[in-house]
Amino acid sequence: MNVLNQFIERTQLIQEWIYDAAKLIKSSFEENLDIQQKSNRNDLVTNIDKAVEKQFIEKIHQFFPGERIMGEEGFGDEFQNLDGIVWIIDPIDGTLNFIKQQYDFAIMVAVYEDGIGQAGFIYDVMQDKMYSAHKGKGAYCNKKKLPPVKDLSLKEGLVAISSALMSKEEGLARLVGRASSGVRLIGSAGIETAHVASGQLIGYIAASLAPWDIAAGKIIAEEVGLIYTKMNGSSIDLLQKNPSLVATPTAHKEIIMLLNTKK
Ligand code: 2AM
Ligand code: CA
Ligand code: CA
Ligand code: CA
Repeated sequence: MNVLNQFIERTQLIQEWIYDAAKLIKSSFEENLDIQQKSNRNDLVTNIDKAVEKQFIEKIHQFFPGERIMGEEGFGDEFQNLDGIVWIIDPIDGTLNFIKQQYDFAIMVAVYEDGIGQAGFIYDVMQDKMYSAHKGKGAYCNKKKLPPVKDLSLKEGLVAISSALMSKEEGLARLVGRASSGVRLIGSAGIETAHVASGQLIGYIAASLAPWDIAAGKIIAEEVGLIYTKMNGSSIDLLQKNPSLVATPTAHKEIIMLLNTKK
């Protein structure tokens, strides 16, 4: 099979798997969830997060044996480096929303090769919006190509701030909020990043995002001209948690100045 066919096959498979996962998630709405606490009372995992992750891993093993998988719920591999092809999976992004609202949660899948993002998918399940991007080939929402973002400044747009940052670093969050047109909170790093990529927001900042919160969104964001870094401006490390900032080039500079002069 040639490279182009392989590329199309991989993309089609990933999207099919995501739609299958969405069905599984929606079919759980009528059932009682098995909910467990992770690091704190707002950090939860359900039997559905686990089932979706296991389903992805089974399919990747079947179709792409030998490729390594990093999954939030721990059913994948352990990582000391990002050599070779690495799948990065967040089975439900916005688990708290899934549990409490049955709304505003996403399925996220990314494929990296030697640490470089090749393909990213964020599926907003309840809005039926598949945000996707392939390195160098632009980003899409469903079949529609997303235009390059307008390089708006902080005062010209809305910003999303993670609730962890709002509560832990209230001063910093307020500073950024005040300098913008306003603050919007959703509670799904994936959906918030997708909204920055589609131009609804000019930036998103979060206190501490894991690799699976970042991986797909970073590829999509960079394809439309956004800058995705740690909050101090240095590169994202996909083997660790990162204080994260994704924004238009101008807003990115402004937010870094604000965050780093306050301290
Ligand atoms: P999750 O739902 O997949 O855990 C909530 O503001 C956003 O932050 C969600 O995208 C959530 O992803 C992510 N997040 C990262 N670390 C978290 C944590 N320790 N507790 C809750 N949400 C976390
Ligand atoms: Ca989680
Ligand atoms: Ca997540
Ligand atoms: Ca998750």
